[in-house]
Amino acid sequence: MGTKSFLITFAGYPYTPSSFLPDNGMANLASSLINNGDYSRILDYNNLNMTDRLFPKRYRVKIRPLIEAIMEKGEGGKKPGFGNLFSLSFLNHQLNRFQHQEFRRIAQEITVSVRKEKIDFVGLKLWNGDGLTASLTIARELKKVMPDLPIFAGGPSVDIFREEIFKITDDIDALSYGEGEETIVMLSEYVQGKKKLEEIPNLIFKKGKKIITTPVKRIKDLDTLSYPIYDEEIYPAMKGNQKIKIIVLDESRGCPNSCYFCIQPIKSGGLRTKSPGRVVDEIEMLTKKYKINVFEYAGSSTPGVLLKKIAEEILRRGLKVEYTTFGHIRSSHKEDFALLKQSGCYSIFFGIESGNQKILDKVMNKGVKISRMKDVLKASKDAGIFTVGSIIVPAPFETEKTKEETLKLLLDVGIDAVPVQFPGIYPHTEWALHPEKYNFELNKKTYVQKVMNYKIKLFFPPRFWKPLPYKVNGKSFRDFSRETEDFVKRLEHNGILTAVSDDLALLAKYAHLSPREYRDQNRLNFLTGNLENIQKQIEEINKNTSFA
Ligand code: B12
Repeated sequence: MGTKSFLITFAGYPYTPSSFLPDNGMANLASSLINNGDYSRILDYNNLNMTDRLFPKRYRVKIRPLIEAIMEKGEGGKKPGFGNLFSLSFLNHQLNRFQHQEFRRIAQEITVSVRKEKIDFVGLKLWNGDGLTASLTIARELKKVMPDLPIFAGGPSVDIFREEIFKITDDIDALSYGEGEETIVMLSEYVQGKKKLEEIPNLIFKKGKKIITTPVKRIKDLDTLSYPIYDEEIYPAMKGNQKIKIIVLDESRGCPNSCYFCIQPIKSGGLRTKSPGRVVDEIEMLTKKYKINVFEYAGSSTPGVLLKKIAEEILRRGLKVEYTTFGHIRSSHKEDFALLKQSGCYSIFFGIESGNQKILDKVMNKGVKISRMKDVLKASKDAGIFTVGSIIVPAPFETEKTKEETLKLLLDVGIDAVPVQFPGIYPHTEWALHPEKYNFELNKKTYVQKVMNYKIKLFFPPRFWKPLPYKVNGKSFRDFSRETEDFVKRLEHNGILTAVSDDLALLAKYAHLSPREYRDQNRLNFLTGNLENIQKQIEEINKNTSFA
């Protein structure tokens, strides 16, 4: 007899439609356990019901007219009224309090199920912001009544913040960094008394006051992984329209580059890819078993050659699928985009970062020439692929001239959409290690905790958020985030669509809306907790991405 476990993912109030996509990481972990003879069930709280539960009607009716009034005024060029902003701020505070109470109620419900079903251990996925708070609330409530229940946690916040997490919780027995498929099986053995924590790689745990980190072990051959499981009995949120029926396909992990701002190589290690045959076997399995033929590739640096070979294999097998992916400028070949399009590639996300060569070289370490960037982006567009390029504004050493160059690049290429980010400083990146070289000012000792616990203020633009604890080009958060906002306005003024990512564009297609309409409707839907509209859109998408 193996173990019985719950795998829980809860990212807080779902503020973007992408929260509703099934979680491939959890589906993989469940698969590892089940293939090992254990029982496991995925409790995915990033579902439609949560929109209602975390933003109930009594708040919706009050907040909606305020947001609409503020947005209307904003669009007319007038400043939103102080009265409305004040009321919204008050309601925001109340809603936050309510949500935190609700996290506790959810945690108590989980406690009841864990007891009733005699669960041997719980695995939590840790997201950031409220996702971290909500999951740690679950851990706390569980430990309160079952102090001996082993609780493990992994996921993005563990990869990024590591042992810092133990400064805010004592309720986790071990944190699992890196990939979890092998670790979770060993943790199940630990629970059965067959293994010690010290013998398991990829762990961070406390022994008395000491924090122990076991060595990292990356999965070398991704083809050895078992197929993810989305069966409704194992993954109940897959029933009906609680989730969007698009599957995240785990085709590659890690990244071979070392861009100075990016956490990926640190978080996910060096590049590893599944073989094209295995990827397409997985596509066929998922299509046949779950009747879903739309995918989002998970890799954050999918190499051009892999994209090409998967496309060839999809075409060779005559599969009818559609997908979106990250692309990488240096590893892309102009002549491949037509083939990608033919195989079902709907949209691609490229990291552009800046249109200034010196910033790309010295500040970002992108290792790419602007001329090549232009060629690749144009080729992707010419092939009819919805081409997204993200930028960071203000970059370190940004000037009016460099911003002008970025704008010119985007206009020359005729890019389809541009997500604009202000610079984020992740621990262990080059930017974090040598902030002064990149015109940042930050307190290395305190900023990690501040960033880890950072919560966005959903109803307000960034300049109203709690200031992030660093300066960029001598500017405080309020000023540099305003610079980001101003550049967004400038792009929009020049006819460039902002705040649309590759996956949002794909969702828009299946919702039968233009990317702009989908973005605008969703902004309002999620800000006002418009359950009816969110539900209608999920139903529409699912009608079109899945078949009986
Ligand atoms: C694909 C993707 C998604 C997919 C799939 C989610 C997923 N699998 O994590 C979808 C579309 C659902 C998604 C949604 C969101 N995402 Co996302 N996403 C990614 C992306 C590009 C790849 C993730 C991935 O598939 N990795 C491979 C899989 C196998 O790994 P994994 O899911 O993390 O799980 C493994 C390990 O973490 C570990 N593990 C996880 N949990 C546990 C628990 C235990 C007990 C153990 C032992 C191990 C373990 O084992 C798993 C198997 O190896 C990453 C960037 C990146 N390249 O990492 C961002 C990323 C994870 N997303 C991010 C964010 C912020 C979001 C959103 C909030 C939306 C947004 N963009 O603002 C939502 C929120 C999620 C939600 N469900 O509500 C952030 C997370 C930051 C943070 N600290 O939380 C990242 C890092 C991007 C970034 N901004 O840097 N995302």
